[in-house]
Amino acid sequence: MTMCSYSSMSVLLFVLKFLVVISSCCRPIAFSSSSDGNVINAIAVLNNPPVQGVIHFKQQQQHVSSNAGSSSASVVYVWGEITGLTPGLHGFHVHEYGDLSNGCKSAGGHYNPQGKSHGDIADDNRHVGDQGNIRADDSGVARLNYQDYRISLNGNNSVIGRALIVHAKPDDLGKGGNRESAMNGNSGARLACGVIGMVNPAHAESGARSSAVGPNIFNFYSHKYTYAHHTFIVGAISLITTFNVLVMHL
Ligand SMILES: [Cu+2]
Ligand SMILES: [Zn+2]
Repeated sequence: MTMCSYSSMSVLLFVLKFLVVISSCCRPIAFSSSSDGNVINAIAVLNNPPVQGVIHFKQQQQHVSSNAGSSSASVVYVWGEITGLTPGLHGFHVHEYGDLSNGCKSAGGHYNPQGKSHGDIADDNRHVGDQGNIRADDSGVARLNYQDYRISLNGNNSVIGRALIVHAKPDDLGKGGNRESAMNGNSGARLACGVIGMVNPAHAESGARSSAVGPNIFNFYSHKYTYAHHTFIVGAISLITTFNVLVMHL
């Protein structure tokens, strides 16, 4: 092989490598594809300055194995950030209606399709809408990152089209010993609310990726597309390297 054809080959290989690197950094990662079978994504935007926030919901089927066999349960991951709060605890619930025609007031009471008493998110006896308290730091920022097996984004207990509300005061989680406590946890004024709606898939990716507090589980589920993509990149680099070595020995 002449020097000329060898240098042409090197240029060609360089261009190929460059294309592979470009494709690896610019190709979007399929982080939260709503077309992926059982996955449903939802979002609520709270906007009542100074209280503002964006909360993400993602429902997935989780497979559970035990001696009795395997079954699947759906879990909803909730993450996001609310700013402009006073530091400390704030009651946080899904209310029955997504009707904000009279501000947060027209959202009705806590979403309670099972006719239970008010409680904490971890209690068995709780409203489906009960999400416990969120805690704002000294800067008034609450970062959320939890999962709930009771709310759903479809079928029974669906919170789609209902209102997510953050309150002025801490939720006593039904342990306040009065009538209001069993109804709403004495959480006080409704500071900000937003309707929980279906996510625009184009926004779901950037929203999920920019979230600083995305659940770890997403790393596992984010997911076959990413894995296939990485396999492709690694395979391509290996091929080019092998080709390079062959050319060098010609
Ligand atoms: Cu509430
Ligand atoms: Zn409640």
